Amino acid sequence: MSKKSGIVTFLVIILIVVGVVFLSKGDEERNETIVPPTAQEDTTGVDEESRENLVVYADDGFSPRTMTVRVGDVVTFENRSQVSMWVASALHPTHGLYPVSGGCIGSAFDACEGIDSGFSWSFTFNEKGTWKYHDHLNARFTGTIVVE
Ligand SMILES: [Cu+2]
Repeated sequence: MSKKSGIVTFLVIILIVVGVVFLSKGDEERNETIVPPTAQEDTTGVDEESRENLVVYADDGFSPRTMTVRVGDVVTFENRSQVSMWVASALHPTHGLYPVSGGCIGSAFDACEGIDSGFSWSFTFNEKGTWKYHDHLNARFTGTIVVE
């Protein structure tokens, strides 16, 4: 009798030990699978953010004079001068260098109106190339956008 109860007690202890080992392993696996996906979501969110490309127009013209961007980037021209600015593709006055039609004179790369002091105008560059531009209201001020 005492031998049988000893075997039963031994089996119960083994079952408890095996059960505890299985439960703790399950917890570890759950923790491992939860952490990595949230870390991956964070990095893809950063990669998809669009870049800000700012050209400032002041009383001495555009700055930076030359800016390099990627295809599909938006460039914002901000007027911090005392007068209106009219950003437009070279060549003045026909504005036909940029190879996409539209706009109002010779290409889509054209603000088509004077942008008042304190305001800005943005254009999306979908064509690779070196695109010269100027202030149509004061054509001696020029700049270049290089699209790679
Ligand atoms: Cu012009």
